[in-house]
Amino acid sequence: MLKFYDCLTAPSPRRVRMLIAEKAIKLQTIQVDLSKGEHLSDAFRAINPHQTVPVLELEDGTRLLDSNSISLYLDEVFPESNLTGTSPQERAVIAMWQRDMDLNGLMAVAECFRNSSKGFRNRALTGAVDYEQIPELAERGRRRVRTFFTDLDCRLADSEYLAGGRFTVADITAFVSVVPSTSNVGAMQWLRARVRWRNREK
Ligand SMILES: N[C@@H](CCC(=O)N[C@@H](CS)C(=O)NCC(=O)O)C(=O)O
Repeated sequence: MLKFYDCLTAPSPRRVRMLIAEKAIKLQTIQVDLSKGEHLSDAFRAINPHQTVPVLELEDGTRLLDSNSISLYLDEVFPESNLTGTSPQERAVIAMWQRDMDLNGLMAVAECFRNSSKGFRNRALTGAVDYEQIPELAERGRRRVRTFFTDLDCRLADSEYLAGGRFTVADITAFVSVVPSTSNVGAMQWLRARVRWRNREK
């Protein structure tokens, strides 16, 4: 059975959780409590040398260590409710939006949060090395997040979903970047949350 290493409070595994919920995939989930430092243990380092979640372990023991690669794999193996595109053009457009949401959404939020939150003192970056926080990066992150919200609002005013006419992995990445919560969320909940978020902005 597929094994999914998850953490209920973190945005990157949440991307995978949302995809799993959309596609109703059955797999084994193992919680890794980041707040207790379980990802920094020797046992978890043997699973993922980068010491991050999510991780997906396949039946032959291969481990996928990145949410994007996990999403591509699961979407291919469980094709029902496709989220990454079915034609060359659709796949390319979704990948473009996905990269945009990654770089300008999730990474901007992380830059701001990890460089300012007390809980991340000396943990400004993930991984084995402790990096100190840089207040200027927190400030730059804050500005980037504001730009991201403006750009996202603009796009969603023109288009029901980011990559066109249907819900995709790019919407999931946008969602985890703007909605800090821990539960599994499907498309309808994303829409409701989006409406709530847009109303708050007004
Ligand atoms: N490229 C990775 C990034 C994963 C990542 O940054 N995960 C965070 C949680 S959102 C983590 O494991 N953090 C561990 C830490 O803070 O040390 C992916 O998208 O899967």
